[in-house]
Amino acid sequence: MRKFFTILLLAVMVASITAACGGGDDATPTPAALNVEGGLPATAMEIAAARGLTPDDIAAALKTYTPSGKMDEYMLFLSGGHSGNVIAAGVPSMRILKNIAVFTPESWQGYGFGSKETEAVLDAGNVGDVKIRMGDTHHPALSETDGDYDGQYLFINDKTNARVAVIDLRDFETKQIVKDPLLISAHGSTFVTPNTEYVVQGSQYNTPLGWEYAPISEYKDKYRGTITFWKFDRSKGRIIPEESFAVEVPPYWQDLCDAGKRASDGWAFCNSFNAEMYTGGVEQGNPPFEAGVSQRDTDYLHLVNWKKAEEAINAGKFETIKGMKVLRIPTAVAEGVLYLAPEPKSPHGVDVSPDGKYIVVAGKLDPHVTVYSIDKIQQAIDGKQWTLDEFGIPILDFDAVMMAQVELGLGPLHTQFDDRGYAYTSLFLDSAVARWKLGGDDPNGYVLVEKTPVQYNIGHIAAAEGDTVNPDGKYLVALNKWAVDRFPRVGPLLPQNIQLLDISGDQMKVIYDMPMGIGEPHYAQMIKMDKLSPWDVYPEVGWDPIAQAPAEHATKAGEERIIRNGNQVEIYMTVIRSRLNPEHVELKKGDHVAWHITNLETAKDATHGFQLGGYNISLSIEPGETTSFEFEAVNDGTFAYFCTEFCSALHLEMMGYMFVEP
Ligand code: RUQ
Ligand code: CUA
Repeated sequence: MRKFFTILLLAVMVASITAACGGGDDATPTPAALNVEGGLPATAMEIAAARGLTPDDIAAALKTYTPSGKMDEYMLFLSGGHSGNVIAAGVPSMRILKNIAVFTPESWQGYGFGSKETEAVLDAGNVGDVKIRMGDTHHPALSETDGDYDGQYLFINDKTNARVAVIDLRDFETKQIVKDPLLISAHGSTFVTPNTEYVVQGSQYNTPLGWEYAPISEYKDKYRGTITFWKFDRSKGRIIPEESFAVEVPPYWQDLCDAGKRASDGWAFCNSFNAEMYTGGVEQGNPPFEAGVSQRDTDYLHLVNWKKAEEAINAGKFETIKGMKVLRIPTAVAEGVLYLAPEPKSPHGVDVSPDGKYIVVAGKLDPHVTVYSIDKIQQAIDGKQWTLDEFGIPILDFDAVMMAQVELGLGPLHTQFDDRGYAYTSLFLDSAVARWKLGGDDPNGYVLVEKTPVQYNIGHIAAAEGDTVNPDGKYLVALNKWAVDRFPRVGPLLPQNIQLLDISGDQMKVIYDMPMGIGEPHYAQMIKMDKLSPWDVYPEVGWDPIAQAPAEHATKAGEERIIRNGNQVEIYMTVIRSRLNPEHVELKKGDHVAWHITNLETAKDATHGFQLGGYNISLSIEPGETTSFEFEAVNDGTFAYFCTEFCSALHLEMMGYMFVEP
């Protein structure tokens, strides 16, 4: 019914625009001609004509416009790239709903500006004595049950420092950051196994394990990569480093990974792009990395049987390096954990089909995608159809494991899937999305169907639930790397252009352009909105959101107090519209202050902020939340603290004074 009305409305609008645009006797109406009383065109047709909208524009507008109060059908989680965050947006409206602070402090959310709980999350990601407060987020991964998004958790990696973070989707906040003790940086993360047993992470720019010093001349001997399996405990909502393990791999510069599912459950797949083991040195007259790592015709897809790896770890066949259990290469080979398969030179993305039977490797420097079959891989392993690489790892025979190659165009990078048997691959150099048919076990069934241009230089794509066992089709988001001329000028640093495509019909159509001015999204995942059930307020007043449990320093109304013990001062404060209690805090210079604030509100959206000028303190205290901060009263004087959310008519009165006596 609704569809009928949409079509009817479209037909009416298109007909009238055709008429208005010269189909009839009248000349095209100018905006001035349409400026009736009130100064603006009145009807939909007049607006479309005045704005010069084509029928395609109107269709796009109708598909994406989301009236006030109406909810989006999907939630899109985009990595923020080197802004170190994750961005949640609605689809199809493409409205940004939340910037989730992860690796980078963010004062609006009170993340990393004094709050002890969030500082502890960030500090867990420090490297040695260096406080790390930046990151480069690449690949968000929603938690899965039986290979389908379950809406409980979101994982995200930091490429620069080889870290993984856990975001709890009950409150869309970061709960944990873990630092890989073996790798200083890592790219191929995060990807989850079908029941979120593990979060998979592949390395990239290899170093000696634990990034110990070793000259580049010792590259082949000492430098190594890993495929790391971070154990996730769903009941605790935490990665458990002690139960995690790594599989050692050669210094081939691993790239993206994906976890097997259904037919390939138990496997993980990671690409690589420096089988040359080239070590660079352009300043010494060597060819640059870009030339050196692209000399050979093939690189290696890494095939890791994580179920067998888990058995070997449980049987104690590991070495502990820097606190991480490591399956060394010879053990991994002996246990049937690690294999390689040749792939055309310097590929990029690897993506497993919804049924888990096919593994799609995108060529990057090769115009094809190469499709491998898990059945063929198994047969090649059983039949020992391999040669060995110089580390003793079996390289499976390419012709034995390859199912098909499809020529798509220039720069294929990443692949997603829909519910109609199509695969979609981004073409970086063509600036296009290719739609192609998955042919199953018929090598001739793999065919390019169409290509749709995007602006410009597309990286990842994300289709609705497009990397699960049950893709939805409908929408696909193109994460483009350049915007060039798409938006008003904002100086030399431009936003990226995220484009929404309607993939439900016979022809893909771009229906929305979204400038992303707060980061450089790499990958995104799109989940059906009704799978998410976040809290409106915390379950009880006095809640610690990091522990997801009642807070130690929760303060009830009437129990506000300031306790002094020598120069140790403890403050128990409450906030509720429209007062902070206490309103006077008397300190002496040199005091050590521990300050706890509980938001007594139980009403949805009744968040209070708290900032203390001169002390770098910024908190966001959501309804029911208790948070704490500590500081040394090093600056004497008279200070104001106050609420930062415009929460009521008396918000400006929501303040207090802190006196620090010299
Ligand atoms: S990959 S450069 Cu996701 Cu295309 Cu990180
Ligand atoms: Cu609370 Cu303003």
